[in-house]
Amino acid sequence: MVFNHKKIEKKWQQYWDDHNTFYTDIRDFSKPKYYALDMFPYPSGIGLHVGHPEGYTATDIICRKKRMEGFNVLHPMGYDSFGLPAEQYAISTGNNPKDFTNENIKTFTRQLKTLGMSYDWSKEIATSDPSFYKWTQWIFKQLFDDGLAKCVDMPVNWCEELGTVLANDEVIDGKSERGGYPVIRKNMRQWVIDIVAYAEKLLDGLDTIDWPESTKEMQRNWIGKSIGASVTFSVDGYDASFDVFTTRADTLFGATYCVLAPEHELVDKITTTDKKADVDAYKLAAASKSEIERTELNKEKTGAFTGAYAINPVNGKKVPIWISDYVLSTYGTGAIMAVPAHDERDYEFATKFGIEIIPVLEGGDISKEAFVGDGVHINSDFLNGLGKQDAIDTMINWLEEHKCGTKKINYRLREWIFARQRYWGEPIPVVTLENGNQISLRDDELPLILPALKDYSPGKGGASPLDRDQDWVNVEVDGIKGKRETSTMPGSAGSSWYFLRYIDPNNDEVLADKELLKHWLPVDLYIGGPEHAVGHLLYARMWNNYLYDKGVVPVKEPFKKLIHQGMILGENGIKMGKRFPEFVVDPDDIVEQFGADTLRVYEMFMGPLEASKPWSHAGVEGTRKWLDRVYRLFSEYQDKMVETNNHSLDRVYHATVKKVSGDIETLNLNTAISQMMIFINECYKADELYIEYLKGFVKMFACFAPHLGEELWSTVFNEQESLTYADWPTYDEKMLVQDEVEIIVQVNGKLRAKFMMANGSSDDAIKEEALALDAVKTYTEGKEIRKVIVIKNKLVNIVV
Ligand code: ANZ
Repeated sequence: MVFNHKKIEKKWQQYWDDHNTFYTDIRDFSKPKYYALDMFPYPSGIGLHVGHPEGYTATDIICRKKRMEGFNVLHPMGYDSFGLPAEQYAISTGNNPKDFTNENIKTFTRQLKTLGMSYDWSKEIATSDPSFYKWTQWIFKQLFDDGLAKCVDMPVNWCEELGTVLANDEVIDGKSERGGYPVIRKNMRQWVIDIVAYAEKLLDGLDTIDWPESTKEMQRNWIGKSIGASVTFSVDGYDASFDVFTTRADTLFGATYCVLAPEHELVDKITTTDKKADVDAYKLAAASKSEIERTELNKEKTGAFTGAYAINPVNGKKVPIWISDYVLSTYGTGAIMAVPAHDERDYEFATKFGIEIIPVLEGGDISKEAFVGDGVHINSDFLNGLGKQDAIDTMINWLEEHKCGTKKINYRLREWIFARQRYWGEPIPVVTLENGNQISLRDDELPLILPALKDYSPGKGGASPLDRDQDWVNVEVDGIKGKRETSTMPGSAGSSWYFLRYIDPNNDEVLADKELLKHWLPVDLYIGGPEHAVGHLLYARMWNNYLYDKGVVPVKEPFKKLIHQGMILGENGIKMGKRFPEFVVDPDDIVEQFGADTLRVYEMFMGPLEASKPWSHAGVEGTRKWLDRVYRLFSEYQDKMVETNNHSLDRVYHATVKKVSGDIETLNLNTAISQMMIFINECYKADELYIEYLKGFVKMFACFAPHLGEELWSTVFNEQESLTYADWPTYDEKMLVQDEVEIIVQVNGKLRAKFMMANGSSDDAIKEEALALDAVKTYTEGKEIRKVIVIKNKLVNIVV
C-alpha cells in the first residue's frame, strides 16, 4: 500500500495557504522568539536546484519543532533579485531584467511551496523591489554622509566580458567567478565602502558568535591583521621619499634593496633616462597579470631597475630601487624594503639579479636559501645579540625617536568595491554637481527608481547603461546643474541587510521598527552555503555593525549561530552543474515522481548536514519506501491501536523522543531519521500500538515529512486542526533504562556467575534463572539451599 503524494501534498499546501498557518504575528511578544533564516536565493532562470532544499529543509524542520515548543517563530523567505546572474541571463535571452526576474521569482515561490516549506510568505521581500531598495539606498546614504562610502581612483578587477568591475572574492584564478571570463587589473574611478575601518570590530565580533571555527578563521585570514612598522626611505638625489610596510623592522640592517610596485606613483619620477624603456615595458607587462599570478610563490621573479637609490635610514647606506610585480600596489604602502637573507621572495630576486645578501640573524645557510627562522641578531649594530621580538621592539623605538618610522597595523582586507557599470542594481543616490560637489539625495527623494531602458547591455569601456538615459542623468539641485551617478550597487548590497527587513517588511518610515528589531534580533540560526564564508557574511556583519553604531539596530552581530550545508554532488561524486549536465537533478522531477516529503527526508538522510555527499537515485527510492512503510503502519494496523498503554513501546518511544528532540536542536537530522526508523520497526513488532505514542511520533515525523504528517494526524486520529501548533512530545528519562541488565550470582557471598535478564524481571524469575545455571549448580548440587536473596536488576545471593 502506497500513499498518493500528489493528492496529499496539494491538499495540505492548500490548507496551509487557506489558514495562514505559518503567519507570524511579529508583535506577539508573549512567547519566546525564534528567528531562523535561510540564505535567500538568486532567482535565476534555471529555478531551484537540489542544493536549495537541503539547507531550507533543515531550517524548516527546526522551525516546525520550535512552533510546537511554543516559540513565536519567524521563518521568512525572499529573493536576492538584483545582480549579475539575472541580468546576464536577461541580456543573453533578449529579456527585460525586471520582467524576467519577476517571472523567476514566481517560479521559485511555486517550487518552494511545493516543497512544503513553512515560510511566512506575508514577509516576502525582493531586493529589486523599490520599497526594499529605498532602504538599501538609505543605508548607503548614511555611509556616504559619514565618509564611509566614497569615490576613489584605484586599481580594480576589470572584466571586459561582463563589462564590470568585480570584488576580490568574485575573482578566482584570474577569472570571473560567474562565467569564468578573464579579469585584468586596471585603474578606475570607483565607489568603495571603507570596510577596513571596521576591521577591528569585525575581528572582535568573531569571538562572540557560534559559527563554524573554519569560517571564523577564513574571515580572520581575509581581514589579515598584520602588526608591523612603516619605515621611511628617502630617494638619493631627489626631494622624494617613500614608506615601506614591514613586519620585520628588526632586519633593517639587512635591507639591501627596495622594491616599488610597478604602479607606484614615484616610479616615473625617479626612473633614470637610461632605464626608462626597460621600466615602461615592465610596467606594461605587469598590468596584464592578475594579483594571484603576481603573488604566486614559485613563480620566477622578474623586475626592472629604476636607476635610482634609496637611503637606508638606519645606516645611511645607498640601496638600489627596483620595480617588481611581486610587490602589490594595493597592500601596505605598495613598496618594500627587501631583506634577501631572511625572506624567500627577496632571496630569489636578489640571487637572480646579483644583489647583495647580508645576513642579520644567526642560523641557516645563506649560501643555499633564506633563513626565515628566529635567531640572535648579527651585523646589526645596536640590535646585535637580541632575539627577533626584542629586536623588532628596539628598532621601532629607534625609528620613532629618529622620526623615520612608526609602529603600524596593516590589514589585508581591501575597501569593498561598491559599484558596477551595469544596469540591474540599486541606483546610487548621489548627484555630482557642476561645481564638483557630490551630494546625497534627501530622504524624501528615496527610493531613487531605476529607470526602464531600451538597451540594458553594458556600455563600451566601462560606461554604465544608465548613461543612455540623459533625461534621468541630468538634474538640477537648488539651481545648480548636476548629474546622477550612473553606476549601480553590487549584488552584495541588498543581501547585506535583508534579514532586518523581514522583521518589518512594510514599514515606510524606517527600515524596521526599533522595538521589533530589539525583540527579534539577532537571527538565532542562519543556514547557507560555505561559499559565502567571506563575501556576504563579512559584508552583512559590517553593515550591521555600522547600523549598530548609528543606533539603528540593537545588536552588533546579526547572526548568532551559523551552519553551512554541504554540497550535493552528482551520483559519481562530481559536482553537479553546467559542465556535467547529466548529473543535474531537478527537484521538480523528484517532487513529481516521489513527492516533496521524499525529497526532504532523503536530503536530510543523505548524511551529516555539513558534509558534501553524492546524490543517489536508489537512496531516493529507498526513502520513498520508508515513507510508504510509515503510511502502511498507520493505515493497516489501526485495529492494533489502543487508548491504554501496555508499555511494550515505552522504551523505544521515549528514546525516540529524546533522540529526535536533541538531534533537531543540533541539526543531526540524519540520525534523527534513523531513530524514527527504529521506532517504526518496533511498532511493526508490537501487539498493541499506544495511540499517544503514535501521535507523538507523527508530530516529530511531520517536521521532516509535513504533508504525510498532517495527513496521518487528521485521518488516523481525526484531529481537526493542523499539528503545527500541537505540543511537542516529551519523554521520561526513567523509561530509557535498558532492556536487559546484568545480574551477578553469588554462592555464600562468592561471585560464581553472571547472566543477562530482562530489565525489571520479577524476583522469582531471577531466582529460577540463577539456580538453573551450570556454573551455580556446581556449588549447590547436593546441598540444602537455605536462603536466596535477590536484589532487583543486580544480584542473587544463594546461601547453602
Ligand atoms: C622586510 C622583511 C624581512 C619582510 C623579512 C618579511 C620578512 P604580511 O605578514 O603578510 O603583512 N610586503 C609588504 N608590503 C608588500 C606588498 N605591497 N607586496 C608584497 N609584499 C609586501 O607581510 C608583510 C611583509 O610582506 C613585509 O615585511 C614585506 O616584507 C612584505 F625577513 O619587510 B617584509
